[in-house]
Amino acid sequence: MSSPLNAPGEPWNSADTDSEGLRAAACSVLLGNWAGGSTVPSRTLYPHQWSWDSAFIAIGLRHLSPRRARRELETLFSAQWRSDGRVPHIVFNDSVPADAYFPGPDFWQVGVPGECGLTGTSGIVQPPVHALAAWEVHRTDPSASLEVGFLSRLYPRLVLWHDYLRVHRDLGGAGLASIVHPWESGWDNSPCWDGPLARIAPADPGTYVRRDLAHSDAADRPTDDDYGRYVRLCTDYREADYDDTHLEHAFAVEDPCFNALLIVSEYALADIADAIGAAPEPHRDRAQQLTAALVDRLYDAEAGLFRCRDLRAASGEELIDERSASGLVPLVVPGLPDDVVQALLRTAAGDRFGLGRVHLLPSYDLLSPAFDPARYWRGPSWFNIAWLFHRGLRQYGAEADAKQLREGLLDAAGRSGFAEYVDPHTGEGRGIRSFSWTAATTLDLIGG
Ligand code: 2M8
Repeated sequence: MSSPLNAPGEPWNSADTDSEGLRAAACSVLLGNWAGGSTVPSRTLYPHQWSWDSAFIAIGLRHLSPRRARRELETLFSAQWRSDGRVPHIVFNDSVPADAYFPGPDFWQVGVPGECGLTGTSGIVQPPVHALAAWEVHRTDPSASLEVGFLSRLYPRLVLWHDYLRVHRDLGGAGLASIVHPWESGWDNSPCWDGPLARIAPADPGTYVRRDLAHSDAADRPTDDDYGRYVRLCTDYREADYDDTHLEHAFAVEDPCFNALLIVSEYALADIADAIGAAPEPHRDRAQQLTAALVDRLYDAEAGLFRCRDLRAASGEELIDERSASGLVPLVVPGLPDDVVQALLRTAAGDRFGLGRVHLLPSYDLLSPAFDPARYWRGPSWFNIAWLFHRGLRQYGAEADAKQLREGLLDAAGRSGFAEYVDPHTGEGRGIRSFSWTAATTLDLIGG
């Protein structure tokens, strides 16, 4: 296959966004990042398997090879913890040198079942997009999927995964899942975490070596202090044997994007159950309960978006006073009250997020002093988030906005050489290039 990958900054003719060239370029990124049983987000910066990346990757990969897309998810679930059902945020590949990524397997000290041929995993999780991905992958080629028993093999594992979140992560006691580390949100460096993180003492910088700065500009990455706090939280969790029952997590937050994806995945579990002759109702009931809890606990009508709830605030618990696009992602949840939908659409189109007037959807409030167009998750636009918001826009009939966002995503992906993220004001690519979920969401929006 030819590879018409644009060099970063080289213009892509936006009239060509549906062209075979863009499709071929996206395929070539995914083929180049395929590591044998799964896809790395990036050959340089992220050389292992990441949990929510793999879900987005499978959604794109299904258009290229449904078989590989099934394999992507099955590889991830082969590393699911038998002890409690958690799906780890990284599955380490033993052919990658130990010092290629920090924190690596030696840091986490988690083994995996011997027969799956993987070296180890991390001990934290990422947003549960997997049931949605499994359902979308199945729908691409249902007969082959049924023939190889893809859904019947994955369904019980997906149920255990959601059970882990329900049983071990309902730290607020109201039904929502909590994250216990900023990395669990996927929005690692969001200004939403500045307050909760300020209470954490950074780990001694002499005890570890950052590897991320070898592959990217320090101005795009978290500061050393924040990195030290990430390491401290991981170390405390590891020292407690990753036991959520006995550890009083110093960082505990209910995040709207994480919970919105749990709800969408719970609906997908209902569809999967239906397809394999299991009972869908418990999943639909749970999705509806979670939706009610999401609106009740996290929706801020005055701000017109969802906020994160800090469970360890000085007052006991409180909504974090920051406006992040993670509070707009719940548009992807079916059955939201109409006033909430209208408010989310107004907020997205307003000056704080500028939908339609900036590139994709900025990850953070454009008007806040904390906004940074380059530093990751503090303002840049991300392709997976735009893909989710596009789905939400379509679901609620905002077709014109959806069309514009889709065209913007395809254009930015092609122009930037499938950058990790882009500056919302200029559209300039940031972070690394040939990034897998950028290629995967491109492929999905082209339509395969
Ligand atoms: C980034 O997170 C990792 C830690 O998990 C890192 O910074 O090293 C985030 O963008 C996260 O959302 C993403 O899943 C991961 C791999 O692409 O990179």
